[in-house]
Amino acid sequence: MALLPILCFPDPRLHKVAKPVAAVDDRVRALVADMFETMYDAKGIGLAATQVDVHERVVVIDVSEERNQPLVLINPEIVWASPETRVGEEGCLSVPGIYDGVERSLAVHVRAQDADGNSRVIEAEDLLAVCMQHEMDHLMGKVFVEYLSPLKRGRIKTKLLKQQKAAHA
Ligand code: GNR
Ligand code: NI
Repeated sequence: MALLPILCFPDPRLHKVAKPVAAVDDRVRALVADMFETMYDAKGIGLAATQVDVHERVVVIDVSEERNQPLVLINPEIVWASPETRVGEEGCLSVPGIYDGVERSLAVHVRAQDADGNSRVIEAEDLLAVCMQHEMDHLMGKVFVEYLSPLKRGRIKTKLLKQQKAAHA
């Protein structure tokens, strides 16, 4: 097990498109274990492989208060999204300290493989549905700040670049 470094916006590697996982084997299960360790340590509710510079379609999620309901999504695909949407406050481990509203479907049905390679459809609503959409955006190289205005995004970029330079000094 290992803690993995999390890429921070505006790192260009956050915009790479993840490739499907060909086989759910021990290599993938080790990645999943490291991603859970990294997500729980960072107090996040989800983590996409893209955020740890692995460009494969792997996501881990736990939206439970008790932090005891781990969910593994390998090769996830949204098979249905509710036409009804809601604007909710989002944050991202790759955009630390920034929170803003994003419009998402209220509910989604996601087909994905689990850590054993078994495929199933998960019906999600509310926070879990938001988190799944947020994580699947990461796999497509999309970060939530891209839904904000260019002005806001520019300000966020400047702020985070300053912080990153200060952290290196
Ligand atoms: O920890 C996280 N919280 C969160 C809150 C609202 C909407 C989405 C999220 S996901 C985020 C973790 C993360 O960055 N996953 O990619
Ligand atoms: Ni995120």
